[in-house]
Amino acid sequence: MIAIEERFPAPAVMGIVNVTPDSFSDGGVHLDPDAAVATARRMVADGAVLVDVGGESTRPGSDGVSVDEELRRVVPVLEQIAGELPVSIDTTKAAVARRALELGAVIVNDVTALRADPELVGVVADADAYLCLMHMQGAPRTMQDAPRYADVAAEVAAFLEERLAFAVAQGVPEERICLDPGIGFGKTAAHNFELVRRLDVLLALGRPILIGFSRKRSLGRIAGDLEATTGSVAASVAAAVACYERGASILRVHDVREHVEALAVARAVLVP
Ligand code: HH2
Repeated sequence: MIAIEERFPAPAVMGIVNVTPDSFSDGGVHLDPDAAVATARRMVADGAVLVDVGGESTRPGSDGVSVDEELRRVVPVLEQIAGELPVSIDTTKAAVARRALELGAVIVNDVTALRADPELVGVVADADAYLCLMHMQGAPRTMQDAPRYADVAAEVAAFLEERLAFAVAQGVPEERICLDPGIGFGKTAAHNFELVRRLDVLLALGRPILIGFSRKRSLGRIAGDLEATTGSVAASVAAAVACYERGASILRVHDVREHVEALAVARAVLVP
């Protein structure tokens, strides 16, 4: 299987399809499988090279859902699109990943970086799937209470380096893995922006970087609304372009067409 950076060359846009009632910016919009399928197809038509399907919200303050509930949400969607479109499954659970991969998903996106379910790494290795390992400080219920770092870029890099070594030792080839700083997962707005500014520290790990800044609250707060729980499309696009300029490869976004257009322009400027 080809390396993840060859399969999804930068700047690659990953469209987000949350099949949840409670996601922070699009909760409830895609709970109906037909609506989720239509959105996924539109995202690919608009230029997304991946659609990230998730059945569990990880927004700040959220509780988890059971395996059965998560399967009930995502399977009807995956049955329709996973053989047809390039699908990423956003899950922390081995049983959900296994079913998604059987149905044709190509990437497992685990926001716990293989810490939640000891069986998940084996599922990824056995299926020859791609893998995204994300950094999170704490757990969604409490992660935004008081995030603290001595050096956020160095600590996130050390964590991702350790999780990368773990995944490789457990049989997932390094060239199938990408890394994600986990914007908003146990981080203040200042931490999030510093991570992008110092993305070279993460790039030194030698793996492609995926970033999901889309609509996150730091964007609304930097734009002046101190109580914001989301950011605008324009703010999201600016963040994605800045991430790409600093070296990120895959941008995880809600508003695909706007990001594809902006990133095409950024690429034309950056790449002769
Ligand atoms: N962010 C969210 C969920 N999954 N996966 C990766 N790799 N990186 C991210 O930054 C990331 C992620 C949260 O955003 P969203 O899916 O829009 O909301 P919710 O978790 O509330 O469903």
